[in-house]
Amino acid sequence: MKKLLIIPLVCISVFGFAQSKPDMKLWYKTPAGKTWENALPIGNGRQGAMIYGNPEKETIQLNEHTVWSGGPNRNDNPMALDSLALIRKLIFEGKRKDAERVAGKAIITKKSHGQKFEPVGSLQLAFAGHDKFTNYYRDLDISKAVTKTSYTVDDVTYTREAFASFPDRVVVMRLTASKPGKLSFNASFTTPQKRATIKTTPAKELTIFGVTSDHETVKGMVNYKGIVRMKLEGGALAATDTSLNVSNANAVTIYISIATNFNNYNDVSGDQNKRALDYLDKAYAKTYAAMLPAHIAAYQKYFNRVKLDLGTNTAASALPTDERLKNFTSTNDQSFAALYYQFGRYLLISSSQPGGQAANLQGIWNDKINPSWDSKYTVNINAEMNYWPAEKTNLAEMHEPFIQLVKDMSVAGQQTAKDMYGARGWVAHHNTDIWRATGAIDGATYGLWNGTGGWTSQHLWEHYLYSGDKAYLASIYPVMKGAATFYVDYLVEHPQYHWLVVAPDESPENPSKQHQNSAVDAGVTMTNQIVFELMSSTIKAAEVLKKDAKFIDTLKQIRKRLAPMHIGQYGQLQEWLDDVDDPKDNHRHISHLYGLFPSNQISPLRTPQLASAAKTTLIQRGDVSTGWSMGWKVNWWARMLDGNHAYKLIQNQLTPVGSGGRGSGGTYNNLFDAHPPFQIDGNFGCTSGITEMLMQSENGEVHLLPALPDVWENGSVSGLRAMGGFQIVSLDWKDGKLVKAVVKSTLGGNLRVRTPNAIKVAAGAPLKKATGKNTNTYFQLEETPAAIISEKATITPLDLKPTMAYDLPTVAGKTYTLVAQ
Ligand code: FUC
Repeated sequence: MKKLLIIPLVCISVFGFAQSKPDMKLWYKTPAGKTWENALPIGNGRQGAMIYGNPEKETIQLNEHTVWSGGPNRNDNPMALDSLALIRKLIFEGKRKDAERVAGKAIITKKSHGQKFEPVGSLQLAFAGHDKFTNYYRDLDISKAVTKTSYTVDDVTYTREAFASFPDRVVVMRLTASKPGKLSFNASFTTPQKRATIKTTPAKELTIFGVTSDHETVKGMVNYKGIVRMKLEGGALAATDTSLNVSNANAVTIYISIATNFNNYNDVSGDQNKRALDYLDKAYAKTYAAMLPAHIAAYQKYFNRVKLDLGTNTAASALPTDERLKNFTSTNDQSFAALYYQFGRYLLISSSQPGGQAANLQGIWNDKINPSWDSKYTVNINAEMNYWPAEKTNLAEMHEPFIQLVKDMSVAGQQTAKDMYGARGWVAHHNTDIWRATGAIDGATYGLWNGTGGWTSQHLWEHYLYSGDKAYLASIYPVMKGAATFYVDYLVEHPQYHWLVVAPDESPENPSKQHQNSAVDAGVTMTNQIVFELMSSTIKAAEVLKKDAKFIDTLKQIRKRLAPMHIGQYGQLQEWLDDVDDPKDNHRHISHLYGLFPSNQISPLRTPQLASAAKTTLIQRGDVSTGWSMGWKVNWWARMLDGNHAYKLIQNQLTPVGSGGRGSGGTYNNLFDAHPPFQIDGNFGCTSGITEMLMQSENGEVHLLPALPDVWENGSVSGLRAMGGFQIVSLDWKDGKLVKAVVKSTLGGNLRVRTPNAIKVAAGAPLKKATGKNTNTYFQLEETPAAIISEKATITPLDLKPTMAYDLPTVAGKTYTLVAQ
């Protein structure tokens, strides 16, 4: 009996000794108990489930990606148009509080402030007498996307194994007992849904169905249906009106199917009953033994593309996950960082599948009927952050639901642009939801920001820069053009500075004390960067597609008149056009560093003064913050080419939530990121940041090992993707120096590669030192306009480690091996 318990532990300690065997399990010696953030997430992009592993009462908390409150709706405020001139006048007269008051009434919606991602409910399995368990173990194997629980009661070892099948679209759990006839339990549903019906069918299925909540005056219109069907080996199945009873079985497989009537943001005419039954019937025809390998293969098709080895600390890595989390800041547990990295990839594959909904604030996992921020999409940072790892960690397919979300907003947002601002093109404000709401919500301090079109269009453009797929580019070009057209119509000349600016505007969620404590402004740095980038990318896209010559010209004329970045009196990057930054401000949003990451307008190598200012700003804002803010900072410090500081942020983030000081985020026992509360963006942000420490390709060249911290002096990574169709087949380093890099060119063109030490082509001609502009069309950067620098500013030159850059002409389909000289 004890064997079952010992096997996983032995495996883990074996992994500890073998450098190359990755650490792929989250595992625990205790059940989740009542704490949702202790439970383990599984998902197939459509269904999400949290598995508690409680012996006496298993809880399988269930989500389905389209179970949202409300129904098709719009939330534009048409009063905006008539008030726009007044709001602008007030801003330009310096009366920001007055502008905020008017905008609060005229721009912020009078309708829905966004709908909620809602849970379906929880399947509860009650096992009499199982509170007296021993030999407890549970895990989530992220190399297989399968979770297991095992324990012993009265000499019988019970096991449960569960996964959310990618090919079969159902959640499955298999329960076994080590002795025949020992499996007896009662299955029932609980749900926070107000209008749910729970009942069994004559075929002894347990069902849950209903319609989602009315919310913010929008009628709930998503009809959902969940069906639980069991396959018993031995024993008997009985049903009451609302529960199923299994007695004396040898093994049981539980199939859970959930579907809704949701077709798209405008259409809820689907048949949830038929859908749920179809998925279930197809899956039920298969055995568990047949479904498991098909699920693993479908998952591994994505997951196995990237391998990361940062070394192993045998003693530290032998401990359960919650203990490793506690120890992380005081031990160098390298493989824990690698595990966390891969967990981010696991979560993206599990919560964002082609054809499904984009990962929301909590991915696809939420147990609350009123989750924080509705668990919707905050598009002034959080939703984009979810997709930072997609391209570079070789999960480009997972980007698709987000790209679809943007396409939908580009349609829904046309009416918003027209009705609210009298502009062509499309606009969306700082939040959206499954209904693609594009109006302004949450009050004027937050809701006036309208950079969504620009920021999200960059995701669409980068998907092209990684793949080189011109047919795809042609399909999304109208989205980029629409976003840029909005700004063509909406920008106005700033009466004091004479730049073309967005007004009203705000630097996300950060009011300025020196601006009457108001966030409302015109031409804030982040927006200037976003508009500059959007126009530059749209011009390039039109040039690739050889179209819209006149429009290109218009954009070029406007781009010249946008505000450049400013370096202020403290040597900081200014957040606003006025030099009013507070050096003691530690606000979680540092939106003006958008130019450093995810954009590439600030670079230590290309724009050293701006990079110095960005560093000053980063230091002034401090390290510890909410989860996602720390995740962003990992990326920023990686872009600053400072691996040790990036690693410090990883340590801050991988701190048990609540122990990092007041107002700080961290990580839950199940490795979910804590804002707090749980927000998945921090997980994805950190996975992106770790990639940026190992390889960067968005700065006009492929930079290998740009920000390696001292603690990861030896390691290897394989399977990363760079822009321009370059695949980093493998990358090995030792003592902090690159030993070997194998790069596959899928599109041809010049490979400009930067490294920490001198390299050469293995068995080939010496590499040429990089000169002039990179000729590769996928690496063309728009020159960042010169910064305006305050006379009071002291700019401290950055202390950068030396690097070398080379040019290697490549042929599509060929692989190149680069080795240390
Ligand atoms: C923005 C952030 C908050 C939170 C929310 C979901 O409003 O400022 O910190 O992440 O989104």
